[in-house]
Amino acid sequence: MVQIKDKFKVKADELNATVKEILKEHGSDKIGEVTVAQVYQGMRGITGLVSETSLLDANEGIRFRGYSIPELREKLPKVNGGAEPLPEGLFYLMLIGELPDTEQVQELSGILARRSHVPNHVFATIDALPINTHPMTMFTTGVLALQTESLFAKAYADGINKKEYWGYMYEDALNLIARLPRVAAYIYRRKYKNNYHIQPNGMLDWAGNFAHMLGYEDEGFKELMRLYMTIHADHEGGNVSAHTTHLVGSALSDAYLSFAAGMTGLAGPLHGLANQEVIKWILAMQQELGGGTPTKEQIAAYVRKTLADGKVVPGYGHAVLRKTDPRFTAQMEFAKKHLPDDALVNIVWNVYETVPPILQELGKVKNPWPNVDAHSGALLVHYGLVEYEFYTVLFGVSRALGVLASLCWDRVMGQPLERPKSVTSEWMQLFVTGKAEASAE
Ligand code: CMX
Repeated sequence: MVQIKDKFKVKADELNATVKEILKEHGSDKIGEVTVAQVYQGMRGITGLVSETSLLDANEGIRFRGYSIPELREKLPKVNGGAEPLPEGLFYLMLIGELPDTEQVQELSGILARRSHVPNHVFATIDALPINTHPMTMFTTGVLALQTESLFAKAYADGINKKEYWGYMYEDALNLIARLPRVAAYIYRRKYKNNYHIQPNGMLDWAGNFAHMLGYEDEGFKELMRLYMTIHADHEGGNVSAHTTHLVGSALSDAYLSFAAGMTGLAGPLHGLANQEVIKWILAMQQELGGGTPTKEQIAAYVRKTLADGKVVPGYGHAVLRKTDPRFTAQMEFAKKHLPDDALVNIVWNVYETVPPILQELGKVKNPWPNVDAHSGALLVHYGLVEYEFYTVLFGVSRALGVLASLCWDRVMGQPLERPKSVTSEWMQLFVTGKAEASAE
């Protein structure tokens, strides 16, 4: 069988030739214009990055190498008797650009299992943090402690030709993906399960083994983890975690440093942390109402109160999407199949019917529909994973698949240091009054 690494290099050589041609023939073609508002308001809509692994359509949602989430759920290989895709398969797809067959995914599962050893100093570093440290801080710290294992950093220190960078990045990416479930499970068991740790089971798939190490043997939970790890993996290149990983990687920081940086962005409440905020928000609503299942009228009143208090409704809205997130829909379908009568899931569905019209009334919210984070917590609670501060770590383990596949592409394509131009408001005042000129530097 052709090695995945060799296959990746063949694909990369093909694409590099195409990109060379594009740049030669069209390097000075314009792809859009930048407005003053975009410069001040988060660079929305500026095409400024290339990310091979996935592409987002505002109305349809994410496609990974051309495949939508429903297509991935149907076409990616599954465990024997399972119905949800194996996330290793998605990693293969993002890296190589072709759907893998079952044998190729099994091979990748085996490679990841063999590379999953985490050195003791990583656990000791996590142990040095106070137990009340947020799991995302522990996770980022654990990843940074793992950086001692970077093959790229060692090779760079020894002095390598830039043509060889990609190979070391590839090895680091695979090693890091292999090790993350162990680091994440360690944090969970340390913080919430009296430091009682569970050894990995090398016979299981990557997500199944993660569920096992977290302490959940229910096949339903393992299936949920396979779905969860698939749908959270990538959302094109401009979101905070992907962009940060790419940006830091552009300084030739290795995969560990770059990914840890991306995770500090995922830990923000407007990005990945929203998944814990959703459950916190629903529990606070229930507490305020004295427990039980809130009616739609009570949910509406609580939404209005949240807005009146100057807070966002977590799990709703998106910087790019303009319709219900297909990642939300995939989780809703999973719930309808496996846990249609779950009380918390039914609250999530009632919130879905209540929130969008209220956000629409505000007149300023560009997308009133739910994003991925609106649903995920309720599914986890159903299977017993109630410790919501841990939820963003699950998101982070999954996000590694996309951002690390992208880092491999960055290095194999020789992407340069990222360095956009910034200006001051003083300069902007001169510019808008015709006293300064836009500069390309
Ligand atoms: N609740 C209340 N107000 C909201 C809102 C929400 N869910 N979503 C947007 N708005 C507000 C914005 O805060 C902004 O208000 P101001 O003009 O007063 O500052 C206004 O509507 C316009 O915002 P927008 O252009 O529609 O949205 P942005 O691109 O600026 O922000 C996002 C996108 C996700 C940060 C925002 O929708 C939000 O805060 N949502 C809640 C948090 C959340 O669920 N984040 C997770 C996103 C998915 C992920 O990355 O995991």
